Amino acid sequence: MNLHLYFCPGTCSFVAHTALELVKESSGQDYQSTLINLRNGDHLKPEFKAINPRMQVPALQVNGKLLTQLIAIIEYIDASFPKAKILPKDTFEKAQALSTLAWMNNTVHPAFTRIFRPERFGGENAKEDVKTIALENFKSHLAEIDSMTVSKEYICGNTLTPADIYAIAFIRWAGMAGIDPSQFKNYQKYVQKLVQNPVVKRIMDKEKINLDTYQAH
Ligand SMILES: N[C@@H](CCC(=O)N[C@@H](CS)C(=O)NCC(=O)O)C(=O)O
Repeated sequence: MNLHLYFCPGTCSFVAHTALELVKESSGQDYQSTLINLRNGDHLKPEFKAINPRMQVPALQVNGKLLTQLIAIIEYIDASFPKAKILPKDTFEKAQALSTLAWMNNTVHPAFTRIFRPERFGGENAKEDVKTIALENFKSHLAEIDSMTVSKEYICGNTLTPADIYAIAFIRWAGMAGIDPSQFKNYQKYVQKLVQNPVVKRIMDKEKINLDTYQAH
């Protein structure tokens, strides 16, 4: 099978990237990866638009066919490579893991998008308001994730799932947005443990990212 991931370091594609690395580790199935630099606008160039007309990462090509949307990508990888144990096997636990992942993808992530790109959600006069409200929303989501990291080995129970990897991305984004991660004590401690995982570490090294993103604004 030919798998080709288009990713941008530290973005939500980090979750798909880590899942593919877990597949490689468990079954030897390799994948290609191409860095699309969102800061440089690589995603808006015709070459990438021809690959993913929505001009977003992650984009996964499976034998040349396009699959977008992180949740669909994760579900596909999990079903195709069960040995990688991307999602729990128990039907209800799997549904819960997908539920948490969906909440992250459709609620937490868009809150950050409004902080980072407020101009997409309001004109010149509304931009600051959009950002201020989104910051409060994002912080409340981080507090909820903080509570998910107490007294359990992983967010979804006793196995690592894509929700844990997304949680790493969010706390990095928080730091970039000027949110001091040390106010989320359990969460901060939790991600420090997660990044010791050799596969997570390998992808963080490959993407050249770390947890040290906080800059007071
Ligand atoms: N719901 C989408 C979200 C994808 C998304 O927002 N990707 C961001 C990076 S985290 C992106 O490509 N942004 C570029 C843009 O929207 O201009 C998914 O799950 O794939």
